[in-house]
Amino acid sequence: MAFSLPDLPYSYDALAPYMSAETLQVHHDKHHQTYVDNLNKLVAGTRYEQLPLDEICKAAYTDKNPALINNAGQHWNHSNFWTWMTPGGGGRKLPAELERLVVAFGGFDRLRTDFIAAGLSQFGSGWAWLSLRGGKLEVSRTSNGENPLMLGSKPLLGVDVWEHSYYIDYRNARHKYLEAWFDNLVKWDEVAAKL
Ligand code: MN3
Repeated sequence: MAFSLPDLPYSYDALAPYMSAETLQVHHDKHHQTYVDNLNKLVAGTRYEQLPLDEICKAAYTDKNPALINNAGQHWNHSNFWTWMTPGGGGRKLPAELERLVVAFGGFDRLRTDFIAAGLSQFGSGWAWLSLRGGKLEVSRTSNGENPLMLGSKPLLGVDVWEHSYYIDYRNARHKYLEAWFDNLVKWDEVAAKL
């Protein structure tokens, strides 16, 4: 079965002023659609075709298939990225199970600092992540379309630091985008639901 572009779980203007309708229209309708189209072409008639998306991501990485890593990865990453944001998101109130893990990690401020630093220090295109590895939280970054599934951990939250995710709204100020995103858009219930 071919993959398809998921609808956004909110209207295009729902995340303003932190992420504009123009950004969401280009990012979702154009960039994400292109990854879906490329992925469908790459898997057509191959052994990957019958696998769920998570398994394609892992197999692409094991098989060192760069085109599939990036396009399967980007379909997975963006499909989740839309659900990790919500109007009126952010804040420090976390679901209990997640709160316990954050305390063990070193607290909310440590998490915020490390997550934003991961996004800032990713040179060029990529993602910053919060994942679960061995029962503990882990902050990391990946290049291009790679994600923590490929590296053996369970992604709980990711932020897109490709320029197409922030250039319209923040120009080159990636740090402003990351701070605004973390403080105002993160849907912590969805992060906890990934545990
Ligand atoms: Mn993107």
